[in-house]
Amino acid sequence: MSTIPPFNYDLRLQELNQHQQQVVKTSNPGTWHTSNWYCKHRDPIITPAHVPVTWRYDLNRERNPLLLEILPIQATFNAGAIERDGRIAMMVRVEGHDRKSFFGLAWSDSGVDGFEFTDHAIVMPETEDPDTNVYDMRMVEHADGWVYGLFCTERKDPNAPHGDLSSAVAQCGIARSKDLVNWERLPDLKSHSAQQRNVVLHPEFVDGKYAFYTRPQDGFIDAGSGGGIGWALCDDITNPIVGEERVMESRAYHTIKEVKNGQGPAPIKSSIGWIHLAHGVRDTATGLRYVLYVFVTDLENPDKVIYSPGGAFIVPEGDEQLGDLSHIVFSNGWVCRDDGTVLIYYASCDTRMHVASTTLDRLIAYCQSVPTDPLRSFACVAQRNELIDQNPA
Ligand code: M1P
Repeated sequence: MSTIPPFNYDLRLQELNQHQQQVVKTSNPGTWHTSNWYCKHRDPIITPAHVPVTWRYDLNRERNPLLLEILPIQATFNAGAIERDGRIAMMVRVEGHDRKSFFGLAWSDSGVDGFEFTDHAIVMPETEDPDTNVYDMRMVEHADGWVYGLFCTERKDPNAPHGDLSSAVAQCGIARSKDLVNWERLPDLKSHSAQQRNVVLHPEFVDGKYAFYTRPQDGFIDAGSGGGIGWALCDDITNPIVGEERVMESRAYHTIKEVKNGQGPAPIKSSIGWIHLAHGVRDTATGLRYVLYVFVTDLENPDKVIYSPGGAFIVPEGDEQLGDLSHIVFSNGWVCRDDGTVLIYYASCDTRMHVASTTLDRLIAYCQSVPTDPLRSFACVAQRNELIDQNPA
């Protein structure tokens, strides 16, 4: 007797649609984190199961009578985010089983659940030099009236030795839109650095120029001589050439950002300065570990760091620690709503999206009260004993 259960096309299709709708419609309560810095919400907010059935299955009964999934989704992660007309739009990095990423636009009213993709995947026009892979869009509503999407464009390294099919070149792709669906592609950013990733547009003009947070790097993976998050200006975003790139937020020995770091989303403007979310990477016995951290820069000089809370702000915990990769949290989207709620979107392990929510006041208190990393064990002990001495016994 066969151990394979009977297959019923109609029933299976109904189950597929029901499951997709169930993950979209499930409410997603938050629980205060032990740190009291934010609430983490229970469920991942975007997973491959959120992707519409029509994106994955050929629903023509004659062509696909066995209802095989012909274009599966491997991961949904590293999403840019923006608020429009009171709704949250997320530009998700959707990765197929073929390892190619593309952008999918999903909307939610609450910002913590109910994310639904639009009908089609986003068509990102190519330049004359076609991208092999595009990902990690930072969406920024710029003072010039456009919404910009800056993303990584990756191509095979033309100088790779014969037979090397892994070496790649990462650069910053730039596109702009009014409706988040139709994008005008601009030329890629040109800088003196060999490669770039995690480039983010500052939302305001600085000295009348467009300002970029950059991440100069020698190779595709290694930051190499790239010292950290850079800062560069350009006159004309339709001809985006930057000259001097000054490292404004350095990586540092024996910290959470020892190997590399990178700007997350565009910073949030607050009463104490521009609040930045970034990722820091260190090397461990089990591989690279990505965490998120926060710093603040001066309102008039967005490249001048004025608060540097030590350590990590968000680390991978529980189920967040495993996915396609492991021990990674990465953010390229957050939103500060009019009521002061801050929705922090982050991906775990290059696999799925999560959200943590907090308030701008709490974020400011965090930035002002968490001390800077003293960089040496002896100084850390002094810092901790001072805290203990101040506290009631
Ligand atoms: O795999 C972790 C992340 O690695 C890269 O980020 P970075 O250049 O800072 O190391 C990116 O490929 C990112 O998409 C990915 O999540």
